[in-house]
Amino acid sequence: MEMRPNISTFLVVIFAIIILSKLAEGTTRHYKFDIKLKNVTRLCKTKSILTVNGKFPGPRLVAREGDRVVINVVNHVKNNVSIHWHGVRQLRSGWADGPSYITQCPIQTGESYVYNFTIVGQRGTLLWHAHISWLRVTIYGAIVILPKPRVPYPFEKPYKEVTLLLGEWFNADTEAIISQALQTGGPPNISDAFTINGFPGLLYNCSSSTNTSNPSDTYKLKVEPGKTYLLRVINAALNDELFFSIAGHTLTIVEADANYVKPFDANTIVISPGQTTNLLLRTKSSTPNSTFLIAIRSYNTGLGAFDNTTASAILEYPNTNQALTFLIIPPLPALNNTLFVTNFTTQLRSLASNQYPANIPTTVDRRFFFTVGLGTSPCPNNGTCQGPNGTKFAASVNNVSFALPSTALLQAYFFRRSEKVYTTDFPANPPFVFNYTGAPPNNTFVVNATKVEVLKFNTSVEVVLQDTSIQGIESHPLHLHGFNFFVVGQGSGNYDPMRDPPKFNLKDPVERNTFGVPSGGWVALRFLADNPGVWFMHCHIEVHMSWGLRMAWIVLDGELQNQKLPPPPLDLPKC
Ligand SMILES: *[C@@H]1O[C@H](CO)[C@@H](O)[C@H](O)[C@H]1NC(C)=O
Ligand SMILES: *[C@@H]1O[C@H](CO)[C@@H](O)[C@H](O)[C@H]1NC(C)=O
Ligand SMILES: *[C@@H]1O[C@H](CO)[C@@H](O)[C@H](O)[C@H]1NC(C)=O
Ligand SMILES: *[C@@H]1O[C@H](CO)[C@@H](O)[C@H](O)[C@H]1NC(C)=O
Ligand SMILES: *[C@@H]1O[C@H](CO)[C@@H](O)[C@H](O)[C@H]1NC(C)=O
Ligand SMILES: *[C@@H]1O[C@H](CO)[C@@H](O)[C@H](O)[C@H]1NC(C)=O
Ligand SMILES: *[C@@H]1O[C@H](CO)[C@@H](O)[C@H](O)[C@H]1NC(C)=O
Ligand SMILES: *[C@@H]1O[C@H](CO)[C@@H](O)[C@H](O)[C@H]1NC(C)=O
Ligand SMILES: *[C@@H]1O[C@H](CO)[C@@H](O)[C@H](O)[C@H]1NC(C)=O
Ligand SMILES: *[C@@H]1O[C@H](CO)[C@@H](O)[C@H](O)[C@H]1NC(C)=O
Ligand SMILES: *[C@@H]1O[C@H](CO)[C@@H](O)[C@H](O)[C@H]1NC(C)=O
Ligand SMILES: *[C@@H]1O[C@H](CO)[C@@H](O)[C@H](O)[C@H]1NC(C)=O
Ligand SMILES: [Cu+2]
Repeated sequence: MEMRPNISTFLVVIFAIIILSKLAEGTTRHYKFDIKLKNVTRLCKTKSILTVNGKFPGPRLVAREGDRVVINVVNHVKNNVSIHWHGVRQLRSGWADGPSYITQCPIQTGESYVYNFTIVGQRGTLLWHAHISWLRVTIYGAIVILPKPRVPYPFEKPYKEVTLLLGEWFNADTEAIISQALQTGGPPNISDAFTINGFPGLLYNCSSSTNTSNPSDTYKLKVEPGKTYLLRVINAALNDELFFSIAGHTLTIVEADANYVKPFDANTIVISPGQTTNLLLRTKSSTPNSTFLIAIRSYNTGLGAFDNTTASAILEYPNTNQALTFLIIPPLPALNNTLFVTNFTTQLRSLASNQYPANIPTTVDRRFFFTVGLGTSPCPNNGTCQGPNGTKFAASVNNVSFALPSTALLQAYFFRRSEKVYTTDFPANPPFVFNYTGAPPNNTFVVNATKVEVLKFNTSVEVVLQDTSIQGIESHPLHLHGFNFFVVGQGSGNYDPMRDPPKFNLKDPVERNTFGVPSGGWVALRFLADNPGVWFMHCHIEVHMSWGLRMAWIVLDGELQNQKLPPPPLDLPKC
C-alpha cells in the first residue's frame, strides 16, 4: 500500500519527462487549406473573391519555434494556386517554399499538395500568401510563431496579442487588371481602398449607402485601459508600402520579420509589402473621452498614379461616453516623405543579445551589385502600347527582366533538366555604368531571360541593391526567399564602393527577409548561403514583380548529408 503513491509519482514524473521532451523537440501542427470562392461586401459592393476556407483574411497559422507545420492545400477553384510561407527559412525543405514556377508547379483545379516544414530559429510574426499572378490580393493570412515552451519574450509580457493584417482592396477583378496591363503595356488600374483585417474603415464613402460610411466596413480593436497589447502587424497589400499610426498612442517596435530588435518608440511606423512587425501598445490608464483611429496610407515616390486613400480601424475602449466622444485621426507623414522613411528604417537594430545573437557574415566570399528599377520593352509588331512613349512597362535586376519558366526551376535543377529552362549567367553587375539616380540612359529596353546566380554551399554573400531613376526613383521592397539577410548599410544616391563599406554596421544591423531599397538610393545586404535549393528574390510590389523585377539564386548542396536538399515529396504538383 505504501508503495502506490510512490509508483504513481514515479509514473507522473516519467510522463512529465516524456511530455516535456516532446514539447522541446516540437509538435506537429496540421492545417487544411481549402481554396474556394466567397462573396464578400466591401465599399457597398458585393464581390466574389478567392479565399482559404471561406475566410477573408485567411486563417491564422499558429506554431511554436521548433514545431513542424503540415498544411494540406486543396484547390477547388478554376485558377492555378500555390502558397508561400513568407519568411519561413525552409531549411532543406525548399519543396515547401511555394512560389509558382520557382520551387513548384502550381496546384491545379481539383488537385492538392501538402506543404511540410519545420520552424527553426525563428519567433515572431510572418505571413503566408498565394504566390502566383496577383492571387495574393485576397489569399493571405498571419503566421504566429510563439517562442519555445517556457521561453519568455525579451520584453514586457503583453496582456493580449492581436493580429492586424493590412491589405489592399480592388472593386474590379485583379486578374483582369494585371492581364490587361501586361497586354497593353500600360500601368495597371489602382486599388480602391486599403484594409485593416479585411475592412476599409469609415473614411471611405459607400455610394449605395445613405450614411457617409458603412459601420460594418470597419474593424474594431477592443482594448481595456492600462494594459499592454502586442500588435502583430503584417503588410499584405499588393502594391503599396504603408505608413501605420494609432492616434494618441505611442508604439514600441520590438520585432521585425520574426527577429527581435532593440525596442524603440515611434508614433508612425513604415511597413513594406511582405514585412511584418510586432509592436507594443500601452493603452490609456482610464477610458478616454475620444475615439482613436488606427490609420494606414501609402508611401509612394513613383511617377504613376497610386491609391492615396486612408484605411482606418477603431481603437475601442469600454464604456466610452458617446456623447462626449470625438474622433481623432492620426496625422500621417506626406505620401512621398522619404526622409521619414529613412529615419524610421535606420533606427531598426538587431537585439544582438547573448540569447539572440546577430550572426552577421564578417567576411564576404561573393559580392554582387544589382540595379533594381523600371525599364521598358519594345511594343511588338509596331503596335501601339500604353507604356512610356508607346513602349511597354518592364522592370529588371541588372537590366534582366526575369521571365517565368513553364516548369519549376527547382525540379529542373534537382533532376538536372535545366536545358531550355534557365541559364546560369545572371550578371553580377549592371551591363553598363551610368548615373543610376541621375538622368536615365537613352536606351531603357530590358532583356527578357530566365537567368540564375549559382552559389556554393555556405558562401558568404554581399548584395548591394541600387535603385535607378528610369521611369522615376521609387522604393523597391526586395524579398529574399529561404534566408534572412542583415541590412549592413543604406544610403541615398549612388553606392560608392570605396566610401560606403567602412560605414557598414557589422555589430547590430537589422535582420529581415524584406527591405525597401531606398527611393533614389541603395542598400547593402549580407547573408550566408547555408540552405540548398532554388531561392527567389524579388520586389514585393506585385506590379514590379509582374514586370520582371525578380531573379533566383541556386544554392548547391554541401558535402555532408545534412547539407543536401532531400528529394521532393511524391505529391509535388506537375506542370
Ligand atoms: C456569389 O453570388 C453570386 C450572385 O449572387 C451567386 O451566383 C454565387 O453562387 C455566389 N457564390 C458563392 C460562393 O456564394
Ligand atoms: C513531413 O515530413 C517529415 C520529415 O520528412 C515526415 O516524417 C512526415 O511524414 C511528413 N508528414 C506528412 C504529412 O507528409
Ligand atoms: C481599368 O480602368 C479603365 C478606366 O477606368 C477601365 O476602362 C477598364 O475597364 C479597367 N480595367 C479593368 C480590368 O478593370
Ligand atoms: C526620427 O524619428 C524619431 C523617433 O521616431 C524622432 O524622435 C525624430 O525626431 C525623427 N527625426 C527626424 C529627422 O525626423
Ligand atoms: C477630453 O479630454 C481632454 C483631456 O483628456 C480634454 O482636454 C478635453 O477637453 C475633453 N473633451 C471633451 C469634449 O470633454
Ligand atoms: C489623391 O489622388 C487624386 C487623383 O487620383 C487626387 O485628385 C487627390 O488630390 C489626391 N489626394 C491626395 C491627398 O494627395
Ligand atoms: C512631395 O509631394 C509634394 C506635393 O505633391 C511636393 O510639393 C513635394 O515636392 C514632394 N516632395 C518630394 C521630396 O518629392
Ligand atoms: C518581354 O516579355 C514581355 C512579357 O512577356 C513582353 O511583353 C515583351 O514584349 C518582351 N520583350 C522583349 C524585348 O522580348
Ligand atoms: C519619351 O521620349 C522623349 C524623346 O525621345 C524623351 O525626352 C522622354 O524622356 C521620353 N519619356 C519617357 C517617359 O521615357
Ligand atoms: C547623378 O545625378 C544626380 C542628379 O542629377 C546629381 O546630383 C549627381 O551629382 C550625379 N552624380 C554623378 C556622379 O554624376
Ligand atoms: C545614347 O547615349 C550614349 C552614351 O551616353 C551616346 O553615346 C549616344 O550618342 C546616345 N544616343 C542617342 C541617340 O542619344
Ligand atoms: C495551370 O498550370 C498549368 C501548368 O503550368 C498550365 O498548363 C495551365 O495552363 C494553367 N492553367 C491556368 C488556368 O492558368
Ligand atoms: Cu519594386
